Amino acid sequence: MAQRYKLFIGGEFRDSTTGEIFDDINPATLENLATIQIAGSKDVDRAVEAAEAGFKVWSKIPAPKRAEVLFRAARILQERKEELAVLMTEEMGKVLPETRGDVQEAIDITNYAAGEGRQMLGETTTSELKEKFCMTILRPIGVVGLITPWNFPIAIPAWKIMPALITGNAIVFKPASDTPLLAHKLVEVLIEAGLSPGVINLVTGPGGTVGKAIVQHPRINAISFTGSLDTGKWIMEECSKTMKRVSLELGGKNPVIVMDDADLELALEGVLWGAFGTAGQRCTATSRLILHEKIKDEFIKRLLAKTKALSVGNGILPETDIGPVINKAQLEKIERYVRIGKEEGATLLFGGNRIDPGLPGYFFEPTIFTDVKPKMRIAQEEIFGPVLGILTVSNLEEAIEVANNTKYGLSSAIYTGNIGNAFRAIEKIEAGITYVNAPTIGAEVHLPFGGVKGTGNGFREAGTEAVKEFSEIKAVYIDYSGRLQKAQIDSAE
Ligand code: UN1
Repeated sequence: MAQRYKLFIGGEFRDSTTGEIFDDINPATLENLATIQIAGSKDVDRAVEAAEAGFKVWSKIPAPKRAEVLFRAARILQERKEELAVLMTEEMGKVLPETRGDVQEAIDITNYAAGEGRQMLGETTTSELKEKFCMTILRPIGVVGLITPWNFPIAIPAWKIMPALITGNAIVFKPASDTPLLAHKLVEVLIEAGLSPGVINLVTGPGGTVGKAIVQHPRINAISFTGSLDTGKWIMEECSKTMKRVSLELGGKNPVIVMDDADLELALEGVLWGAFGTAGQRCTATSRLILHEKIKDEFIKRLLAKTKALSVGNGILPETDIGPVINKAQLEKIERYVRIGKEEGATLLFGGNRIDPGLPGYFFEPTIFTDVKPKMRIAQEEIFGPVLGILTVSNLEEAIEVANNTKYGLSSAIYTGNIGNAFRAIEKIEAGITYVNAPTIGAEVHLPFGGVKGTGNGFREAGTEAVKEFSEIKAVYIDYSGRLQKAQIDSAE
């Protein structure tokens, strides 16, 4: 029988008040990996209370000491890397080298955030008045609600949890219902690393109830969410009612431009990896390929040959290039978009169907559309599957215009041998990330991650921005003149 997992509140594993459960399914084999409890709003209340208590203790611990817990957590993650990667492939389907990468990304951000324990820099600056000292300091926000997606079951939670912890906050964490097991494992690691009770609380269950209770909770001070644009809009609206800080990482419709002066073999490898890695289920996945007309035919010919050679199957097997997609709804959504693409008049060059590698799970062929026009829905809407649309352009200016013709702006890439083209693209592509001669996926944790337009609300995660996402900034004025000095009124001659 599948193991039953409880909620984790106030340092204890607890049964939910609803008594309801859901199954955690392997998307390749449809085997039930675990039974997970569904939290109710009472459980969210308890989690917030526990977090408030945890916050009182944790926020008073000096940041370099908090960092020791994180460094220990990074070491434990490192020791358990293989076990966690295998479990992740079973839980969400992506191939083993990628799940190892996911755990590695969690280790990296954990170490990075721990290092911040001895930084967390504020500023000191001048004053317009004599004998007055001015500086800024960072303060924790309080109780933060973290709501995470299934495509990076440990890396994205770690992107949020570790910076939130190092800055002294306490957490109510709701992972995606497709990947609750890896969330449990991450919490386990933090407990083993010595995190005080109540500092992290795990509540599992649907976004529509548990996520909603977190977002609407009057005593949660901030929300950090990664997921869809529609949910992000709703969260932002809700957060305005309680004046919560909210940081959003939403979708992408990420373009790769391949110019006529590019190294085509390099670009091919990058496009394949960006479009079909993780079965296209990354916010950063390459979903639009913008080809210069001069190399178009040759590039498509080579891309087709390489795509045909990709093997779809169980991500646990070394010969597999593409694992299953996450669930039935996602599979059906991808099928729907293939139908839409055909109806809109794009040409289906390859794929477009479910595939049966001898397992009952949710497998879909790598799929390529050519003759895609910028206005088509398959060029505008996020599909989140192994579907690539090819558009053709006659120069860089047009390529950039096409690249920017979407409501999203997360990742982007250009392949070119011309430094001028590269810099023009860096300057003009509307995105939070631009790669030159590299694919749209593969962001590193010490750089800010996030996007413009519909991709977010101006926040960035990870990197130098991670601390800011989870801190309040306070301006401090220390007047040691011993007299009342009036800014803007007394002159400081
Ligand atoms: C995501 O899909 O939301 O850059 C995150 C990348 C990974 C993170 C992706 N490091 O593709």
